[in-house]
Formats: sequence, C-alpha cells, structure tokens
Amino acid sequence: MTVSDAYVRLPVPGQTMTAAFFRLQSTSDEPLVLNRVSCGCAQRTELHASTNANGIMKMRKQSSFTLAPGARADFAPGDWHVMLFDVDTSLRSSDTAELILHFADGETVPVTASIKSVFDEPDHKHHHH
Ligand SMILES: [Cu+2]
Repeated sequence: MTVSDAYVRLPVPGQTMTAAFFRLQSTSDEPLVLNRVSCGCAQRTELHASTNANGIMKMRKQSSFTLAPGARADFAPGDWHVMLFDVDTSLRSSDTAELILHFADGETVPVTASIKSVFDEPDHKHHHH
C-alpha cells in the first residue's frame, strides 16, 4: 500500500469543515478495506463518496472504502474524500498535517499531507460547485 499526493484543503475563512485527498496504490493481492482516516488537524472525520445525480453533487457518509487487489484509487474533489470536521483554525497554506489511514486488518498508515488553498489547486476551475 502506498499513499501519495496527500493534501488537506484549507477551510474557507469562517468555516471549520474541509476535506482531505490522496492517491492509494495497492501493492497487495488481497482487497484492502479502509475504515477511517484520522487527522491531527481535525476533531472528527468521515469517509465520504460523492455522486452526481442529474447535475446535482451530493456526498454521503460511507462506513469503509475497499481497494481491489493491485488497484489504484484517487480520493479527489467530486469523488471519494475524507471529510474533516472542527479543523484547527490555525492551519495555513504551506503547513502540513498528518493523516493516519486505519485499515480493517489493523494496519495504520501515516502520511504527511500538505495544506492547500483551493486557489493552489491547478484544476480548481473544473470543480463542480
Ligand atoms: Cu464530504
């Protein structure tokens, strides 16, 4: 299992809710079940999946994410993401935060996420609002 390109979107001013994103690459020949992702930067987190129903973006809390053997998955805006609640309001763009991925088999994988303003994301023009 490798985790790359992890980042946390800086909450918009006045908000304490945001999301974290990363790429997962399985190096396992078993399915990997991600139960939870915690962050030192947030009091509470949820796994969310986004769906686009007739042009309306919705996101829904999920109990786990399963990565097929050898598969790659992107947690990305408009797709699966980690919702962060009660985020540390002292975070600034260019800071880092530690995410910890908790798998069903008991494995925990720490990863350093950069903190990015939405304006730092090169593809932010393509997001659905
Ligand atoms: Cu969400």
